[in-house]
Amino acid sequence: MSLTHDPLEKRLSRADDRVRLSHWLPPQAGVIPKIRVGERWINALWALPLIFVLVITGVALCQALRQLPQVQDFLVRYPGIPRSAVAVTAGFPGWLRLLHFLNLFFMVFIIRAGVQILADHPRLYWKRDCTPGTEWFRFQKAVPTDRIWTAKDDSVTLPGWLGIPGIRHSIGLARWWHFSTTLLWMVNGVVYYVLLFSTGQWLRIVPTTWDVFPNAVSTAIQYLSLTFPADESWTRYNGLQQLTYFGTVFIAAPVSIVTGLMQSPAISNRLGWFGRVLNRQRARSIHFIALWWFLLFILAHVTLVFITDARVNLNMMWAGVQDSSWSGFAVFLPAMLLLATAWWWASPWTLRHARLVQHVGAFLSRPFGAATQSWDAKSQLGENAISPYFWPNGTMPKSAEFDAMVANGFVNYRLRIGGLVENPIELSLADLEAMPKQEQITTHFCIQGWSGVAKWGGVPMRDLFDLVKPTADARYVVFYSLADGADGGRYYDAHSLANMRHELTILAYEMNGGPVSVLHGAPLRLRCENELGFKMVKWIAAIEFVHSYTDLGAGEGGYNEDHEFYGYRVPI
Ligand SMILES: Nc1nc2c(c(=O)[nH]1)N[C@H]1C(S)=C(S)[C@@H](COP(=O)(O)O)O[C@H]1N2
Ligand SMILES: [Mo]
Repeated sequence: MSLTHDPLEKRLSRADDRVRLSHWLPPQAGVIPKIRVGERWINALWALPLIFVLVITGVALCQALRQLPQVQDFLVRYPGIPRSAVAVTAGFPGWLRLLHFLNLFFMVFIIRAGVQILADHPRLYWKRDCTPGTEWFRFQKAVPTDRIWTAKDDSVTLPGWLGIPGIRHSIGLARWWHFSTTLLWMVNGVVYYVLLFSTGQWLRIVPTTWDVFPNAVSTAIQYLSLTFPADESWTRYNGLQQLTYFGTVFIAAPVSIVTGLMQSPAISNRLGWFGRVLNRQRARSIHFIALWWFLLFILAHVTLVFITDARVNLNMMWAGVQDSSWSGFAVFLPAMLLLATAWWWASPWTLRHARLVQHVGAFLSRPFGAATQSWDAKSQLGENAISPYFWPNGTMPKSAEFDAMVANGFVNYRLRIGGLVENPIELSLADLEAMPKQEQITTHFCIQGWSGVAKWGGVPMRDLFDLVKPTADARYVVFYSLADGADGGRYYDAHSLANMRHELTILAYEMNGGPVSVLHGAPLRLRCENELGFKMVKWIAAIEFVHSYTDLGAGEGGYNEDHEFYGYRVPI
């Protein structure tokens, strides 16, 4: 289709298909993680000596306890294995061993990519508004108050062996890793659940009698006093094993999935009271605590595997035999080699093949995207929910033309609307203000992890549809900005027609009752409440209705999609 685009189309830039570090945000180190207790920030590394002291004291205490006749009686009454733990004579069948390995394999990448996502906004809060100083955890300095400090300025670099891909503000790529491996992990988990319950293996990890608790206390005393309980792992688990495995499989895993999904604007805004109670920051904080459950579980699990007869344990879970041969090691070592190779390869490969990671990730994440796109997000909040602080983000307009517009109060600003429409028009700010105004109090979800609530006022997009009358060919609405993006070339983004007709899609010229500030997008910025923040173009210059966006910029549907490998529409 030959069509003359808006003049700003010439200002869009192509983008590299790989990450060029010279075009990327320069590295910035974070600080050692800190936890806030009241007004004080405590270095999280204190946890290490604390855990050491706790373990040493625990060992001494449990050894002393075992001298007491009452405790000895208790250990005889509750030797460790709950009454309900029926022996599973099949041992560890092949499917279980394979799923165990796949679970470990996917978890490694889920965790690494998850930490990378966290590093894009290295602070955790309980309240939805993300006001600096109210976070309870951070690995970044306090927010500077003497200059504009955007959420992008706040992101920190990770070592490439830890995060995927490690470099600063690589959340676009990290999300593909996180979502794709999570999907595979969830499929693995569903297969595991089904086989668990259809083969009787569930009897290992689901306690059905209350004596699991005293038996768990008993086994904890035995492990801690370093006189280990009799091990019957081939057929059944003791109380402590049952409780920790049950907690990991049936509590920590579902909690991680739910708190992951609740960070999505489309899902959170759709779920009404649930989205308000489990707001994005609570979900993000609990998601992080669940991570720590998994990390501590892995640490304790692996330690116990290796100190309670490694050879026998590895034989059971890696070779499916109950003997003291070396067959377990023969499977375990190549499996670890495979994992180590993938670990080593993931970050450098991702930087080299960023576009491929984006496309494969988008393909694998389709189930999430499809689920969220049809969600009609209508959640609005009350005045009292408005955030005292709203993080600014993005690359500010830097042109004499824009400065002149600001200086004269945008009187000569004109919004162009054209493309596949019957009536192309140009509107001044006064024209827009003369149209019916819609106000809405909504939550902003930045892809980086922060959120904020504001009252927005402006013109509903559907009213502009009535004015310009899109043709039958129009499928997307492209917003061009007055500002360039971080890597040069004009900032733009494309939206589906349906989403632009949504009742909560407006062109906002007001924020919290006053004119929207330059920092937040004056004279006009988009609000589209079931999308992530980056899709809401600020400083809008022109709107164009198109049939396809593949001939614009690098063809991915927007500036961040082109340059930072974000998803065109994955509002999770
Ligand atoms: N023109 C332009 N619009 C933009 C951006 C940008 O860099 N340039 N950043 C986006 C991102 S990532 C977010 S989170 C929101 C931030 O809006 P705020 O500054 O009002 O918080 O604007 C979006 N719109
Ligand atoms: Mo953002």
